[in-house]
Amino acid sequence: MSLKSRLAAGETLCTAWSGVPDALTVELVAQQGFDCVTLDMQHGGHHEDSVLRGLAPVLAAGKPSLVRIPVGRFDMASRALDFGAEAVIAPMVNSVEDARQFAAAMKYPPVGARSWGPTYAFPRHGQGSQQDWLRKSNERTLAFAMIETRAALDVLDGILATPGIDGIFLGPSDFSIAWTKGGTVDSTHEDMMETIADVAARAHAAGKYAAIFVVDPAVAGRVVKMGYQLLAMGSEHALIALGASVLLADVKKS
Ligand code: 3PY
Ligand code: MG
Repeated sequence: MSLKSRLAAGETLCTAWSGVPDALTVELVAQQGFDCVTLDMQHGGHHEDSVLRGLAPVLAAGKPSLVRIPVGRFDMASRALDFGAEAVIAPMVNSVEDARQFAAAMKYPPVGARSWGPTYAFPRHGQGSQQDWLRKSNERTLAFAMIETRAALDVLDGILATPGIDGIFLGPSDFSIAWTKGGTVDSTHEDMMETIADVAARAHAAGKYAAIFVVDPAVAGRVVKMGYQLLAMGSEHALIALGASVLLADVKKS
């Protein structure tokens, strides 16, 4: 089932977050219990070649794949889709114009201006005719605009109303820096939680999906109750650190 149909059915999904630009590592991450896998080109090490190669093991694991592009690199959104990603996350979408440019790269006309050429995506997903692909792509692929600054919050309704934007993705670390005017980075900063809940409520009211990065798994239940349906977590760094600490604690206990 596609990411879109699972979200539309009301499921809550957890995506792994890969930053190691290596298809064998992505393969291992994709084999864990996550519902889908995100390859991160913004702060993670992924680049065009590692995304092209790294999407193959995610598809082989039968899971949807997402790509976070670098700031303002909307051209990479089209490429990620052409490589076979189902969704793209654009960081720091701070204006309606950013949202419009992102949507233009994500959607074929008449919604956007995406250029034809799903060179890898079409055979990798391998269904139907080219006409089908053209007809269904705009519906099937998801554009998530990251909300992580005060500027974004100020124009949230405009971003949500932009045709071709399917959802928002809240970046709580950057959001906390913005919220405290550079005072702290704290993804669970209590003062901003009501606003984070309001962002999800406004996304739902506009008929859009709400996604969020979860640094601290203890807040997962709380953000799900707010209406966040796609939760990102589990970078290789976090998974290795957690696995090592659990393993060593067990060894020391024995
Ligand atoms: C943030 O919390 O700022 C993010 O971008 C999450 O990846
Ligand atoms: Mg961020």
